Amino acid sequence: MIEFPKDFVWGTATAAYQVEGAAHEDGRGQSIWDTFCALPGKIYQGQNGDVSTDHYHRYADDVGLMRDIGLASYRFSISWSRIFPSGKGKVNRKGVDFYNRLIDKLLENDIAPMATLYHWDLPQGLQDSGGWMNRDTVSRFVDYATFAFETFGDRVKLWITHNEPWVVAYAGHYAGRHAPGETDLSKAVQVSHYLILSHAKAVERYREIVPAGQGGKIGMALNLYPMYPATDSQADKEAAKLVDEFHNRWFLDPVLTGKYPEKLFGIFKEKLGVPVIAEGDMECIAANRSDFLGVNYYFRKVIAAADSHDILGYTEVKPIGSKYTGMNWEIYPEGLHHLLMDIKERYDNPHLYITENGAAFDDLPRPDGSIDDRDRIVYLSGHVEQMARCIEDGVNLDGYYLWSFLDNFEWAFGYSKRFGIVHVD
Ligand code: IFM
Repeated sequence: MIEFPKDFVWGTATAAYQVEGAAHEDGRGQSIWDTFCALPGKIYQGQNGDVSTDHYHRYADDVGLMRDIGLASYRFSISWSRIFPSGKGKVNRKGVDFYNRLIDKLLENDIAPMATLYHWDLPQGLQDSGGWMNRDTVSRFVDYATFAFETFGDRVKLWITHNEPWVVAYAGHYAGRHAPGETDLSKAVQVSHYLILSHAKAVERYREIVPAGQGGKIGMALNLYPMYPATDSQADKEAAKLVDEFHNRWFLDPVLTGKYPEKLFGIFKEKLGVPVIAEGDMECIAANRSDFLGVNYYFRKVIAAADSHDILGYTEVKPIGSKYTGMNWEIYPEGLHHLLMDIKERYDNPHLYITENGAAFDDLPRPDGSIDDRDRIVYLSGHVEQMARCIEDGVNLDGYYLWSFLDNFEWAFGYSKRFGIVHVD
């Protein structure tokens, strides 16, 4: 039997656009995901988050389910355009009321709220003036964050600024498979700098306005992958190291040490001329180290050198003989130990939460309505075991949020992938 520390936090996670629905109610403004979903061919079967799991209306029942499951914490995201419909200026009170109701309901049930400020749904009004490619969005984000800290900070003690900024930058501005659908690597790199800067400025603001002693903590959630070279060749080892800089260290290094990883920074600067960094940016990033890091772990990456793949020159290899989830992601719990031990050694053992971990499986109900969730149980047990190993090996791991509480809108995959521990009809 594995024992976890008494104060270890067990929770689940969701994000506003993926669960709330009520996309056109109570004054919510349009976000870039509403726009993106309306473009033909972008989302599986043309689906969208207009209704989704209707968390906006059913939040009280949902919290009841969380209580029945025995969760100690719930990680949700705030929809920026529910609070500021055009991204800035006038506040939408009905949007604020929704989050007040949700937070109060959680607390009534002894469930600690963890709030994410940005889980990808930028107000369309800000996108119309350049979105994350426009430096002004950094200031608008800090205004929005300030409002959220002042309004909800008396009850929310765990804050995440950005969820998976790598995905925002690269899936949204280079691969084009996420909103806003851009396909320009230079833009993606510049966006990544603005996301990191906006995180640091929000952390700075949080510490200015939240009285010391209130006990609140703030961090960022990164999608991280332990890297493995496909073979022992020097070329594969170097490729894996560079891809580690690209996926992991590009965010980890500035957020935890105040500097970009040198090799990749040199390549981007030489070949693309980005990121453009204004005077004072790196000082601000260095001065505002997070209280904790959120780690979203799903799978490892196995990397081989290749001539073909853009300026980084690599390809990803799918290990044969491994098991895969419904997303075709390799099931590799040991990678979690590898990843967290690396973070412990490299960054002076920061406090960590697993802010996402989980798997999609086609777990459809049997005729009697029950679900055989064996695949998910095996997946989760494997990762829980690795967490215990990490704690034994001295990692400062404070909690775990399973992705996801409910089956929900899985971005470009629409509703075709089920991550929930609660099945949604
Ligand atoms: O659904 C997403 C979530 O929004 C961000 N992290 C990965 C999850 C599964 O793809």
